[in-house]
Amino acid sequence: MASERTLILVKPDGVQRKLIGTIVSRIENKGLNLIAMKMLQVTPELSKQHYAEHVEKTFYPDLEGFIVSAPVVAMIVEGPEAVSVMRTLIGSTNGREAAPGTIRGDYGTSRQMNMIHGSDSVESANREIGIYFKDTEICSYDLALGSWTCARDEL
Ligand code: D4T
Repeated sequence: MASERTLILVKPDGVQRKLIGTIVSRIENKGLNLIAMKMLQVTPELSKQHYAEHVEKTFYPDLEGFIVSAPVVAMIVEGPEAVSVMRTLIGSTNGREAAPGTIRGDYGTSRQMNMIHGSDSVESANREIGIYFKDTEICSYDLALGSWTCARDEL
């Protein structure tokens, strides 16, 4: 099992609704490691870079208006299969359809205002991490309790 990195954003609605702590807790409680974190204001240019695959879609102008409407919190989360583990923890795009127990399923009812972004593949994660973070902002470290969160052959 490979250790992976994934790019997570608490979106503007999550910041405005004071869900930053809740979302960080969900990630930490799951056992994944935060190795970088910052609050920033997404610009229209940054939005177009991040959502490059959606720029031509009809919903993109609304999506950009939303993502630049308040600060976001960007994080890099690391751990075994972190990309898919985080996608499962986050839940389906539309909060009305997301399963109870997932972050979107527990805290929202919107498709656009769905509180959190998580990369959808290792390739996307690498691209998105490069958009939001410099190498010098990433703090990889050994966890003192690391050997109590996963067996050696799972890391
Ligand atoms: P992100 O990328 O934000 O983690 O969301 P998903 O991976 O779950 O969903 P996505 O890429 O399909 O959509 C990106 C972003 O656009 C919003 N959206 C999506 C929207 O406002 N209207 C729409 O019709 C769709 C499909 C929600 C998430």
